[in-house]
Amino acid sequence: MGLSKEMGLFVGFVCYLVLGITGAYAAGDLGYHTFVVQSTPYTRLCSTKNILTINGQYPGPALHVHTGGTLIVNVINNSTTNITLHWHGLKQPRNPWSDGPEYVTQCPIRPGQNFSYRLIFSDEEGTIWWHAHSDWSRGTVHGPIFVYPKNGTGYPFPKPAGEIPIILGEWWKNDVMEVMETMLESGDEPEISNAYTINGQPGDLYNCSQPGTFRTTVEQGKTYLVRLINSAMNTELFYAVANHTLTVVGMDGSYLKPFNTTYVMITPGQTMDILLKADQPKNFYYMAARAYASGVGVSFGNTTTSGILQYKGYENPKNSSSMPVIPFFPFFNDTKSAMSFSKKPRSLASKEHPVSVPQTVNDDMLITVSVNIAPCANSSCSGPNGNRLSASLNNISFENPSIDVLQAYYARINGIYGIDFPSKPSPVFNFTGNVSDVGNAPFNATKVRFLEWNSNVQIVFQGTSLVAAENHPMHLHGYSFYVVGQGLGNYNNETDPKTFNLKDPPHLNTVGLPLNGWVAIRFKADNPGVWFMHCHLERHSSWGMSTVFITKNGKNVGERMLRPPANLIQC
Ligand SMILES: *[C@@H]1O[C@H](CO)[C@@H](O)[C@H](O)[C@H]1NC(C)=O
Ligand SMILES: *[C@@H]1O[C@H](CO)[C@@H](O)[C@H](O)[C@H]1NC(C)=O
Ligand SMILES: *[C@@H]1O[C@H](CO)[C@@H](O)[C@H](O)[C@H]1NC(C)=O
Ligand SMILES: *[C@@H]1O[C@H](CO)[C@@H](O)[C@H](O)[C@H]1NC(C)=O
Ligand SMILES: *[C@@H]1O[C@H](CO)[C@@H](O)[C@H](O)[C@H]1NC(C)=O
Ligand SMILES: *[C@@H]1O[C@H](CO)[C@@H](O)[C@H](O)[C@H]1NC(C)=O
Ligand SMILES: *[C@@H]1O[C@H](CO)[C@@H](O)[C@H](O)[C@H]1NC(C)=O
Ligand SMILES: *[C@@H]1O[C@H](CO)[C@@H](O)[C@H](O)[C@H]1NC(C)=O
Ligand SMILES: *[C@@H]1O[C@H](CO)[C@@H](O)[C@H](O)[C@H]1NC(C)=O
Ligand SMILES: *[C@@H]1O[C@H](CO)[C@@H](O)[C@H](O)[C@H]1NC(C)=O
Ligand SMILES: *[C@@H]1O[C@H](CO)[C@@H](O)[C@H](O)[C@H]1NC(C)=O
Ligand SMILES: CC(=O)N[C@H]1CO[C@H](CO)[C@@H](O)[C@@H]1O
Ligand SMILES: [Cu+2]
Repeated sequence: MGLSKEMGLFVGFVCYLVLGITGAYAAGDLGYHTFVVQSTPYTRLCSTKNILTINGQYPGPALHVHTGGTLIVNVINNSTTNITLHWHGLKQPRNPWSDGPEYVTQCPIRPGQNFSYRLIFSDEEGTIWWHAHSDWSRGTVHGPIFVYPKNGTGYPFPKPAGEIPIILGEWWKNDVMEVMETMLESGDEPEISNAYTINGQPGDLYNCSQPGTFRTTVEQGKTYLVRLINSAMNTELFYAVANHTLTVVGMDGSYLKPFNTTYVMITPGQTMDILLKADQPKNFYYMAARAYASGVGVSFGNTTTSGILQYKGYENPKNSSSMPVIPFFPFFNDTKSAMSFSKKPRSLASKEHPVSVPQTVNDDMLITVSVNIAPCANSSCSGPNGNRLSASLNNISFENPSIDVLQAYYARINGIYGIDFPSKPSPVFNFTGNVSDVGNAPFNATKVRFLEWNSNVQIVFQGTSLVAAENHPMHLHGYSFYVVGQGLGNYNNETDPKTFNLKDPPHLNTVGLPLNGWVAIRFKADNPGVWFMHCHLERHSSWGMSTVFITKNGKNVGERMLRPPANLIQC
């Protein structure tokens, strides 16, 4: 009874919003949105190609909402590609139906179809984002979500004079879906991107890009809120603004104790809220981003994207010799600097923004995160020694099922997934030792792991040195988790827990697993549903570095998954 009431409310809400669209809400404001997926010509680096966009925009439209609000986004697929959208960092309490990853929580929206996503906000505040979650379409299909404090409450810092959304991205001259297909066919690393981008623009340091360089104007003495998103496909990035100190105040839609830094390291999937005080002489300054490339021998784009911060009242001289300086960056493989940044964030943990870190654990997992080598299916792979590259979690390489896991779970359809994703690695070896290959390819399988409702879960991700050790941005859907500890080498389950921060750890949805190291996360499994977990480096995810958690229902109605929406898509 309670459940059908839910449905009624949902349908009623949509109708109300559809009818009210011209009255209550201005375009781009709270409420109801239509996203048309289409193919749109864009020119970058002097070459034009059609890219997938939402409403013709790249980066895509911004969503604005207050903490605790609800949005409806109707996605109409007017392209020739299957697509789904994911609301990254949105917990979607009890509502995996609108989470988005294809073949995990839904079947793709095929050309000509549409699907209404219901975005339920709970405690997120700050910046999160949305992106496509089917094949590599997120390369161009992504945009920011600004979550403002609830009406009647404010920021835990002085109200900024303005906002500067900065979306870092990656651009290929070739079609990004073809880059993926070529990678999978060849079994090798993907072609590296031709440029990094700031708000869709490579910037002054690339040939044939200068006219479009992103520029923003600031007033001397004022403080701005930079909403930083790393939407890049395969690259962790350092970001900095020349001559300016960055004050990081939030990450992944949760506030932090403010800290100052001259650069940040942001992994794909992460977002940051940063205060930028315009406290320098009236001039113009570069902001820029370049790779943090941790993998030894893994090729990457060794270029720098830039945008311009211009002070009001300053006219830049016409002669090109007066270009501003590029900010200082750690060296591309400076893991020490990357880690020293990653260890700084601590939750604000104030009365208004409390934390609830599980102090005890009743579901404990150790999950190895590996790139692997597997036999070539067609005997002509260009991966290592004629093999193909693969990737795994606890030696299982995730395979997409034919029907999405959520639908199979809800309708009790057998044979779609296995329920025995392991809680411990097998084989056990010196994970970060001098081993390049344990000699066995991972198993292809669709295996899920059940979580008891309301259990306190701890996962220690253990990086391995197989094939090519690298920093892996591990992302969990349906939750934010507390990052209680991290370190280099093999996790020691006796000594390392003594170093855990159980008081004010950062509350993230994506965490960079240190190169040849480990990271420990904790969360309470209070969100029933089917939730994807994967490396946010797109090539690793495509190779199978993923798994699925199914959080069981609780006993009471408010502890169970919502019923499926009426417009559910069938595979
Ligand atoms: C879909 O695309 C076609 C052209 O391919 C266009 O005529 C039509 O207006 C588009 N529909 C929407 C809803 O944008
Ligand atoms: C969306 O799909 C439904 C069928 O699920 C269809 O009835 C409706 O006309 C579609 N709406 C648009 C705007 O394409
Ligand atoms: C916020 O609250 C004020 C009064 O408290 C009200 O006038 C205003 O309409 C509210 N805004 C929203 C978006 O609810
Ligand atoms: C920015 O810093 C550099 C050195 O760090 C300095 O040479 C330059 O003069 C500064 N620019 C301005 C406009 O203050
Ligand atoms: C950050 O630096 C500014 C000066 O640039 C200083 O006023 C502020 O107190 C510092 N904040 C922190 C948290 O260290
Ligand atoms: C990347 O470029 C820097 C100079 O900006 C250079 O020092 C470094 O060797 C390059 N690294 C690679 C792997 O190409
Ligand atoms: C970083 O790369 C340089 C070559 O560009 C190499 O000499 C150095 O050993 C690398 N450092 C680490 C920590 O891998
Ligand atoms: C495992 O999956 C990969 C990628 O989907 C495929 O190429 C390969 O043939 C599969 N291997 C087996 C043994 O099924
Ligand atoms: C694991 O490998 C590392 C690096 O080669 C080495 O220092 C360490 O002693 C090894 N640990 C064990 C238990 O063999
Ligand atoms: C701790 O790790 C050791 C080996 O590293 C293992 O034998 C033991 O089972 C682990 N203990 C727990 C409680 O996981
Ligand atoms: C699109 O999705 C449908 C439904 O799951 C599937 O049958 C079809 O193979 C997909 N098309 C492509 C090109 O992936
Ligand atoms: C390519 C394709 O199937 N396009 C269709 C997308 O949906 C619209 C209706 O919203 C159709 O008119 C297009 O033909
Ligand atoms: Cu990875």
